[in-house]
Amino acid sequence: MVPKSQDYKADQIQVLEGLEAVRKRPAMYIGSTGESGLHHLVYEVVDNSVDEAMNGHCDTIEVFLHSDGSCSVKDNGRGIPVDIHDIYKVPAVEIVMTKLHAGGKFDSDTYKISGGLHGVGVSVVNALSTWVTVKINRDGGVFTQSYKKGIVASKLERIGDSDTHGTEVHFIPDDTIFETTKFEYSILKYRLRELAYLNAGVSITLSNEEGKSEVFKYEGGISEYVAYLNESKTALMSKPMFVSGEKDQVQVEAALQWTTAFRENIHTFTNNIATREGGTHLSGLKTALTRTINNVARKRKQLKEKDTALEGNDVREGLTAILSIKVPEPQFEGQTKTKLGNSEVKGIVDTIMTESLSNYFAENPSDSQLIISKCLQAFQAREAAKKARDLTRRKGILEGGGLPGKLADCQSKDPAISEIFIVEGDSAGGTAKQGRNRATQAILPLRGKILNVEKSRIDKILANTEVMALITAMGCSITGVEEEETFEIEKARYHKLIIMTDADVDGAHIRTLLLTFLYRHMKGLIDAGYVYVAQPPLYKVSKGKKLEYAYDDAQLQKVLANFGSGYSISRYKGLGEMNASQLWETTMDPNRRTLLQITIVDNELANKAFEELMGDDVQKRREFIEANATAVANLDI
Ligand code: 0RA
Repeated sequence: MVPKSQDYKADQIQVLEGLEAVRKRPAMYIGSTGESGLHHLVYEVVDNSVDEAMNGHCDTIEVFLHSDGSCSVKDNGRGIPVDIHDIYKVPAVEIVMTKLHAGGKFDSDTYKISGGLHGVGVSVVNALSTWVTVKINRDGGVFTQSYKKGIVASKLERIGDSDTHGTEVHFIPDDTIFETTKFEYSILKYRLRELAYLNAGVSITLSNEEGKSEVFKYEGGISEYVAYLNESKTALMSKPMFVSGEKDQVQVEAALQWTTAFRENIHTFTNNIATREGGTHLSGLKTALTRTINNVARKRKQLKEKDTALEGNDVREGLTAILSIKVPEPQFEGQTKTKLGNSEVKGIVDTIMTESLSNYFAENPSDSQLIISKCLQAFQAREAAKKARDLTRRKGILEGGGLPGKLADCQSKDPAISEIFIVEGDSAGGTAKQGRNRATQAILPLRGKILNVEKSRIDKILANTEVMALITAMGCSITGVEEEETFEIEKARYHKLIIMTDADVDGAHIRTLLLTFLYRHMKGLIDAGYVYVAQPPLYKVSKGKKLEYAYDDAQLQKVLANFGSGYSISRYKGLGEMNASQLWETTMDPNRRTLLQITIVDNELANKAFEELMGDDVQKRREFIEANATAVANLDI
C-alpha cells in the first residue's frame, strides 16, 4: 500500500513566493488563459484532493458548478492545516493559499503530482480568482477564510465544531484574466472520469446547479477502464488481466486485454497525468511484452524453432492497455512535456510486467492460446503487407508515381491553390468534371463504398483499389504501413481534400468510411486543416426565372417567405440530380459554396467514436448514431 505520511509540522513550509508572478504571467502556470487554462483551475484543486486520495487520506471528492459561474471542490482528506506557523505567525492555510509552491513542502507524502501543468499548487487558483473561500474541517473545528485575487480578505475564522476532516475550496475565475469564464460540464467530465478510473474506489462527483449530476467511482480501477475501452470490440480474454507491483518507491499498475481488433490502444499515466508521448514506462512495458510472448510462444511450440521472432507490432496488435505508474520525482520531457524521462523506470516496469505476464500465461492456458494465435496472425499479415507494400513501392504508388486513371487532375501544380473533390459515383463524378474550374480543381470519382479500414488490416487496405486511388492521387503516402512513418504532409498534392457525397444515408455512410480512413491513415491531413466536406443544397426553389437554393429546412422557410406564392420546390436527393452548372454554383464555386472543415476536438473521443461507429458491436454503433444524430449529419468530429 501507499506509504503513510509522517505528521505534518507547520514549520516544514520552505519555499515562499508571492502570487504577483502568477497574475502577471498566468499562462506559465496553467498553460493558457483560454478554455483549457480555465478548466485547469478545477483540475488543480481536484489534483490536491486526489493527492490526498493517492496517499490514503481521502475517498470522496465532489465538484459542483454553481449558477453564478463559481466552482467548489470538496474532499474528505485531512484538511489543509490551520495551526499557526512558528515563523510566519499566520495560519498554515493562509500560506498554502497565498504563497506559490508552499503546498508541496508540507509533509512527506511520497507521491505528489508535480511537474507537467498540474501541481503548481492551489495558490495559483487563488491568484487567478476574483474570490476564493476555503472551508476546512480539522482539529475538531470548522474553519473558513476568504481571499480576493489571491490576497487575504478575511482572517481565518473558527465557525463551529466538527468531528470530521476535509477541505472545500470555492472559487470564481477572474474575468479580467480569462478569455472565457464559463466552465463546461462536458470538458470536466472526461478528466474527472479518467481520474476516477485511475484511482480505484475513489468517488468523484460532478454536479451543476441545474440538477445534472454524475458519480464516477470504479472499484475495478484501470481494469474497468480497459473493459470500457473495449466495449465495442471482441475481447480474447473474459476479463482484463491486472498487474500491480512496487519497486524502489515506484508503483506500477497495469491492465491489459487483447481483442480481435487490429490496432493497439495503450494509454500511459504517471502520477495520474496522461503521458501522451510515452516514455520509459512504456518502453519497459513493450520490452516485457515482446520478450515474454516470444518465450511463451516458443515454449508452447506455437512458434517453431526455425520461425523468426514476433516483433513488437505483432504482439501488441489488438491490445488495449492502461499503464499507470506513481513515481516520487517524475521528469517530464518531450514537446508537450508528456514523455516520462526517468531512466530507472524502464527496468522496474519491465521486471514487474515480465513476472506478471509469465504467471498469467502459465495460469491461463486457453487465453494464452488465443492471444498467441492472434500475434501469429498479425505476424503473417505483416509479411503479406510487406509483399503488397513492395509491390506498390515498385510501382511507386504510395509516393504518387503514376496517377490513377480515373483522376481528372487540375492544371495547377501548386498544392496551396489546388483542390481535390472526392465524389461518390461515376455519374456525379462526370457532372463535377464538367462543372469544375479545371485550373485548380481535380475530381476523383469513387465507385461504391470504400473499405471499412476499422475492420481491415493494412494488407487488405493496400489491396483496395478505391483506397489506393485516393492515396496515389494525394501523393503523400499513409501512416500505419510500417514502423517507420511514410506519411509526408509536404508531398500532399492538394491542400484541400473535399468530400462530396449525396445528402442521403448512403452518402453519409461513404463520407464516414472516407473520414475513418483519413483519420486512421492520413491524420496529418486533418491536423493540417486540409480536409473538408462539401455542402450541396437540399432544395431548389424557383418562380419564373427567379431561382434560389436552400441548404437546410430553416433556410428553406426563409427563401419561401421571400418568394411569396406560386413557387415550385424540388428536393435534391443526390448530386446526380444537378446539372454541371448547378453543381458549380451551389457546391463547388469557391466564392459561393460553404465547406465544413473537419477538425478533431478531442483525440480520445474521436478514437472512441470511430471505434463505436465502425467497430464490431452493432448495438454500440446504433447507440452512437442515435446519440449523435445531429453530429453525424454535420460530421464535425
Ligand atoms: C498541505 C498539507 C497537507 C494537506 C494539504 C495541504 C491539503 C491541501 C488540499 C487542497 C484541497 N484539498 C486538500 N487537502 C489537503 C497535509 C496535512 C497533514 O499532514 O495533516
